[in-house]
Amino acid sequence: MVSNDFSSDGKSNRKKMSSKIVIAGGFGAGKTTLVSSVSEIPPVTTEAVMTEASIGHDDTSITPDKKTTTVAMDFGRITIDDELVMYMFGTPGQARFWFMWDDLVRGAVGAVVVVDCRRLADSFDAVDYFETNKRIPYIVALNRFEGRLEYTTEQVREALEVSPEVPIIDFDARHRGSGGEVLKTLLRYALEHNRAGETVA
Ligand SMILES: Nc1nc2c(ncn2[C@@H]2O[C@H](COP(=O)(O)OP(=O)(O)OP(=O)(O)O)[C@@H](O)[C@H]2O)c(=O)[nH]1
Ligand SMILES: [Mg+2]
Repeated sequence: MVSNDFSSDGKSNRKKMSSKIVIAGGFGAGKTTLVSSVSEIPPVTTEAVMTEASIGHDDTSITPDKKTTTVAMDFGRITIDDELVMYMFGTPGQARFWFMWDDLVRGAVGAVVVVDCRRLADSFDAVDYFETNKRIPYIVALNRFEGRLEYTTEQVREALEVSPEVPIIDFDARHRGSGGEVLKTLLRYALEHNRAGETVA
C-alpha cells in the first residue's frame, strides 16, 4: 500500500508519501537498465558475472553483450512530486531466482513487467505470475530494443494473455524520460483501480 513516512521538509506540514513498486520481467528484458536509468540515487544492484555455469540455463544468444545478471534485486528511488517518492525493487529475471518474487512484491502498490519485444515468449511466465495471483495491479512495458517494435499492442496482449484493462506501453529502458513515463502510467493505473490501498500480506 502507499505508506506514510510522516517526514516533513521543514517548510510544510504536508505528509510525504512513499510507495514501493516492483520491476519484474523475463531474463535480460531490461529491468536493471530501467531502474538504473530512472533512479535519482545511485542504484543498488546485485549483478553477478555470468559464467559457464549459466550455460544451459540462460539463453544469451540474443543478448551476447550481457555479461552479468541480477541475483537478488535492484533498488532505486524516484521522486514523483513534493508529496510522493517511489522506491523501485527490480527482480531477478532467471527462473531459478523466482522464489524471491513473493517477498519482493509484498507491500508494493504495483508492478511493471518489462518485456523484450524481440522475445515475447520469454516474458510469458512473468505476465502469468501477475495475472494469476492478482495481488497487485501491473502494467506491461515493451522494451524497444534498437527501436524495433514488431508487434502491435493488441498482438502482444493476445500472445501474453494480458487482461483487457491492463495498460501496455512501449518504451526505451535506457532513457530516463521514457522510463519515467512507464512509472507514471503504473501509478495512474494503480490509483484509478483503487487497489493501491490494498496491502499485500
Ligand atoms: N540496445 C538496447 N539494449 C538494451 C536495452 N535495454 C537493456 N539493454 C541491454 O540489454 C541487456 C540486458 O539488460 P538488463 O537491464 O541487465 O536486463 P535484466 O532484465 O535486468 O536482466 P536479468 O536481471 O539478468 O534478468 C544489457 O546489456 C543492457 O545494456 C535497450 O532498450 N536497447
Ligand atoms: Mg537485472
